Amino acid sequence: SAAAAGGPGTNYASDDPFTSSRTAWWRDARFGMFIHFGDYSNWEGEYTRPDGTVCRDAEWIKRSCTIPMAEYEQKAATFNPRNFDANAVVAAAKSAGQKYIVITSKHHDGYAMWPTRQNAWNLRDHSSFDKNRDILAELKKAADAAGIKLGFYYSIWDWHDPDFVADFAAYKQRMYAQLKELVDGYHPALLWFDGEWTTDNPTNNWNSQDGEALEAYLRGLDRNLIINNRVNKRRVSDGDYGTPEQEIPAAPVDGQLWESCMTINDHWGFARYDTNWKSGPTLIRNLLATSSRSGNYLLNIGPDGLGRVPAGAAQQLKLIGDWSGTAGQGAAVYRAGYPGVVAEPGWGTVSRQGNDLYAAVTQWPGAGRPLHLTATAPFTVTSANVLGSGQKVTVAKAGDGFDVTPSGNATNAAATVIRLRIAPAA
Ligand code: JFZ
Repeated sequence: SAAAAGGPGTNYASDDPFTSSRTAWWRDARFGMFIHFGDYSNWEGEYTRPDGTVCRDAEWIKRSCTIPMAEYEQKAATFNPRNFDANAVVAAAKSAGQKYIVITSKHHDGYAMWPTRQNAWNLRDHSSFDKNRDILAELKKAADAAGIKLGFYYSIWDWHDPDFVADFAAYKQRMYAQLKELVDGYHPALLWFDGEWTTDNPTNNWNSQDGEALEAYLRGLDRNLIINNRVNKRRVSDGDYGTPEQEIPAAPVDGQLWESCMTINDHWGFARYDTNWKSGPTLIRNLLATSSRSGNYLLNIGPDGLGRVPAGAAQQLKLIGDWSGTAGQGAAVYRAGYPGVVAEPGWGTVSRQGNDLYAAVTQWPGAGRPLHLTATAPFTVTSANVLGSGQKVTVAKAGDGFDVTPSGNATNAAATVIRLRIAPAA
């Protein structure tokens, strides 16, 4: 049976996600693309009620705007994301320097974005889309070709399947079957669960036995899977990593790998009136803050009803990749983490790779003005240089640490990176 692989208390990963080769790609990656895309995208963020008033929301529109299920289903029947172009999506991720993609295979509304055999509430059987296309397969192929890992978001909570409330055991059986279809059919590198937190029906509350059994089942299907903590109760021990949402923790999280997911505008799913794109510099700084605290940044985009990546989102994504692809500045992000030997300064962030510290300066002090680093462990600095600049940088012991003084201008307005080669004290 599904749960036979382990009982409560089993260490399902059977290896330490902090050091396992299984999670190595994810720990190095630091930056991924989240994609919220479903039949809800077809509403484009707006529902006009029978009385003519307008209600706005994105992937939650069914619930927020209390759209009757029959009407919601009718709209899904018109869903035709004919312009979805997996190669364009992967190219956008690549342009940003994103190393993995996590796309909604099924959000809370229960609509499957692949031709599931468990019900007809899916993109092949309930849409106006080309019956020969399978966007998850297309994305898998494009991602593989580009060396980008693909993962699936899957909502445990389901608004469409009546058994979520009426017969939870029957619902769970279909859920297991859907997940088996996904794992066996598309070989995702990662599963990103959500909706375990619902109190939609208290008697059906997702409990820790449910979470442990599901995690064991999935690891039995593919031992290399990376699974987020929302598979269970989000304890430090659940899944492989924690999932702070719309915020970047102020420091590394004790005993837990983590990934901060964030919208690039103000919605997860597409909303045609939402053009509040976070700027390139803001996103670059968020990415630096994340890596300097040993986390990953999962930045979301919401394709429109036709499946197109919004141009405004693509523009900001490219600015991030342009920055990280210049003068080796990406070394401050990829494979980099918490420095351990210095406190986070007020003028930027500091990340570390081996014996290289990457001081990413967001407030450039000006030529001849020092940047102070407070040391939290003894070390010496053997060399310092500004990436992308030949300027001289002096480093002098000062007070509780070092003064690092550049002699010239910043090389980048968002973040200029100073590399400090260090020798930890013996
Ligand atoms: C969930 C979804 O409801 C939402 O649509 C989106 O997919 C997002 C990534 O995840 O939203 C949440 C989940 C958890 C919390 C808040 C919103 N939480 O723990 O505070």
